[in-house]
Amino acid sequence: LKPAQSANFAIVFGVGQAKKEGVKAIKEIEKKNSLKNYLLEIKNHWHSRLASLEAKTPDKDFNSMVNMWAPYNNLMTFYWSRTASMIYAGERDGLGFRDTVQDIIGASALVLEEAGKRLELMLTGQLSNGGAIPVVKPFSHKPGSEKEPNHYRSDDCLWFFNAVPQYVKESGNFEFYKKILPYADKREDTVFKHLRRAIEFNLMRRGSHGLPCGLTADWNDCLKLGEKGESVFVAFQLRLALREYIEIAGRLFETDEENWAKKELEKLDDNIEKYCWDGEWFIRGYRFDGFKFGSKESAEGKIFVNPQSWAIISGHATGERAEKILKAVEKYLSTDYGVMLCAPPYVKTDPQVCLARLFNPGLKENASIFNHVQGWFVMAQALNGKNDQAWKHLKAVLPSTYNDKAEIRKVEPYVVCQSTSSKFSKNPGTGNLSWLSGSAVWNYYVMTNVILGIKPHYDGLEINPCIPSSWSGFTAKRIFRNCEFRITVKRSSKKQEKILIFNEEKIDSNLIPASKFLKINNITLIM
Ligand code: IFM
Repeated sequence: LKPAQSANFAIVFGVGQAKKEGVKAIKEIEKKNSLKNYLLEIKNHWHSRLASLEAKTPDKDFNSMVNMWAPYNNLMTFYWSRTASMIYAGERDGLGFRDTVQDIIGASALVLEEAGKRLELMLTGQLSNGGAIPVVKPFSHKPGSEKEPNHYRSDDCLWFFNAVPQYVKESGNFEFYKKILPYADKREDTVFKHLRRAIEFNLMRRGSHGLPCGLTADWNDCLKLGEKGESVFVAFQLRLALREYIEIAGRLFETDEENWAKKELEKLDDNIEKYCWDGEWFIRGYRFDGFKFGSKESAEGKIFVNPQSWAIISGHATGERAEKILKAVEKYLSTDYGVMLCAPPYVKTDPQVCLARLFNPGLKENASIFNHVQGWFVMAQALNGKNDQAWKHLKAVLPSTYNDKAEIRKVEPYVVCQSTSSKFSKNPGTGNLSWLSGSAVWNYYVMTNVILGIKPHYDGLEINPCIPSSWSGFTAKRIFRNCEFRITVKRSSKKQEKILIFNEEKIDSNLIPASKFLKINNITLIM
């Protein structure tokens, strides 16, 4: 440039070959009237994807996360899955089953149609025996003729019980349960039957305590439970699955199915009660040789957070029992940077028993603050009515909390990471592996569905906030089933029952029925 001269130019990024796709893209851009318009189009494209919710709360960090960074992080994770990573290399040429199914939970509110397509793809990654092929390769996937894998993970298809209801509730399309989709290997069935097969898969693979077997892995890729070992985490997942199934069967008038699931749930509860309670908390699992993970008898990995959170999420632990396990987590696992996955770390245990031993103490599955699971603990606190605790634990892991602690955090303060090094490491507070992580979806889910409590329901929209006592309320705008909801939540100075006013009508529950939806709706909740 000459002195005082200015010029506009654009740098075009894209995927493809510069000479082919690159040249084509530049020609297309040149056709547009101006670069300014083109940029505006791109901005609108992104804004439209972030438009489903906008909240104004007294916490400005929360606002910037919930309105922009958290949904953006969810979209990146959803689009790229874990196929592109700056950290991982090797066989990452497909969609890892469990994480991809979980991604759909966050994507449903943001890009409903795309979430539905991905969900269908993943349902066709389920085999006719109810298990899953571990990696679905979207470009070469051939439902109906995929081979059975030589090993299974025990949790894979149970994530459908979080993702499918969330998608159906967001879309309002209950008929989805009747949609016929092929299995990966052979045959086809309705989505409802796919769910039945998922439950059967775990029921048919139970160990000597009547609990679901751990198989190759059970969410935690490092616990070597073995084919015959049993997973307490999966037992709670299965409990939640049965509960969801009971509800769906009831709505489909499938009474025999409903009764079958109720009986299975009772039997499972008995086994959980008999074999999983350790006096102060739930154990993590039984290895095939009887060794207990997460028990007061274990020298390392005495307590794990997941079975405690899921005991509450699945509805098994309530009242005093729930209080007790929440207290145990607070006492043994809670830190300023979040809740540790387990403690104490593995330093002596044979890696054949727990592979996490290969990580330094306080890292990843070896007693770090594994961010994927933080949302579950926040949910457990909220379900037990502990709003302030739920908020404390969410704040501890919100990336924005680290805006002014860059020298400790060392990763972007607007994006979640897989784990945060814990007090057992040399760098407590440091984030590891940012962007593409299962943490993104649960982090967003608890902010929107739990703390703000704006929750899709089969029959409408539920408003059930779980805000901290320091908030006087909040306002939000939510686009749901093509209608707009302008929500005001106010805390009353008087101790009173909640009052919900919907379009000037007092509603006697937290649920606003879909039959009453207008194009634009006003909701006021006084609590
Ligand atoms: O659950 C897994 C996930 O699928 C991949 N990253 C590690 C998690 C815990 O082991």
